[in-house]
Amino acid sequence: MKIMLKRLIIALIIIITAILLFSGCSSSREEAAGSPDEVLTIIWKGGETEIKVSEIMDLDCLEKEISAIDSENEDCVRTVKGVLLEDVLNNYIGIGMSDIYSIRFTAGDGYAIEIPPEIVQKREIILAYEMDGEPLEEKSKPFRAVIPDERTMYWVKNLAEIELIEGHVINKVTGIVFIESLTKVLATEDYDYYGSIDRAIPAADLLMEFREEDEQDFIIIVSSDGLEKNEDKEIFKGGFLKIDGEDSPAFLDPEIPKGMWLKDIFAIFYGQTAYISAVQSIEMFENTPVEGKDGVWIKEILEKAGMEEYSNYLMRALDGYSVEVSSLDLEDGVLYINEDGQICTYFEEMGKKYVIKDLVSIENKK
Ligand SMILES: Nc1nc2c(c(=O)[nH]1)N[C@H]1C(S)=C(S)[C@@H](COP(=O)(O)O)O[C@H]1N2
Ligand SMILES: [Mo]
Repeated sequence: MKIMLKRLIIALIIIITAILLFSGCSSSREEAAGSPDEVLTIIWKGGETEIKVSEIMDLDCLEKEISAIDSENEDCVRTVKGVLLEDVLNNYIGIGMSDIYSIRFTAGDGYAIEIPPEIVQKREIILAYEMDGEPLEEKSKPFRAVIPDERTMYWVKNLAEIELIEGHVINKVTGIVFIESLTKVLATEDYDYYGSIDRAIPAADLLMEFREEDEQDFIIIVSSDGLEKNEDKEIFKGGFLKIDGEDSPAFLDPEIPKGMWLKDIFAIFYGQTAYISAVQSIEMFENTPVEGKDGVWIKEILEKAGMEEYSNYLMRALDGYSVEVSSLDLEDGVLYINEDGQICTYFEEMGKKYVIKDLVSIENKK
């Protein structure tokens, strides 16, 4: 009898160990799952598909150690358990990763970010329900999008919606507008930025939509450190552009998660226009001295803004003054900010008419 009991206990131990060992992904499924009816929405070609979170969790699971780049730009290692987005798309939408261009993840807390095409094509995208051996925190459930070797700003918690984007029409830039000059004539308001009272404009006031040939539903923001981000046009228009003080120009909105704010903006692209910061240009490009100030070559700004080469350009000042300059002459043009904070041009050996104060735009001269 005693021996039988012992055998039974041993058998039980073996069975329990086996369950623990081989159940793999399902062990944490119950804990990971939120409410049973919770759904994830996928948008593709205008159609919405709602998929039960519990069904997604029944797909093949994967568990692996991965590295990431955190918000301080440091490498870190995490273990994740979840399902591949690719499997979800295969099973429920009938498409593969190569059928899509980019992806916009939206969270239940309002955080949203577009994953650029280079990342979508190159990386695995995991819908994780467990990290570092623990189910996600309540506020991150049901899934956190995880993209190995990329910044954690792409790792969207509390995932609610996945919009699959087929492509973006990127317009040719035919003109640049200087943010610091344009915003001088726009109505500003006080903006409390971590205790400093700075000036901001409603971001919607920046976009000169009349200049555009086509409507576009997104804008592209490039920071001076090279970070490039697409943002939904309506989200952008609902926020503010802080134009002075620390980190300016900066896109902010107290009503959206801070992770969506952007500082040190070099350029905002909308349609055929690039809105450029002269202040950030001077930070970014090699300086050449003008009138005792740090200047930068205008040509370099135009190149970085992706402006086409034209035979002639029209430079305009805030007061309406304008002057035409050839592509060749533009090579000698320098931009700087004078004592009064005005954006000015200087063309060596080209006479007074090329000296512009409060330069606001440079366009192709048709
Ligand atoms: N739902 C949601 N996901 C989010 C954010 C957020 O505000 N909400 N912030 C993002 C940003 S900007 C960063 S840097 C990381 C922070 O991840 P951590 O909390 O694991 O450090 O989460 C990303 N995912
Ligand atoms: Mo972040």
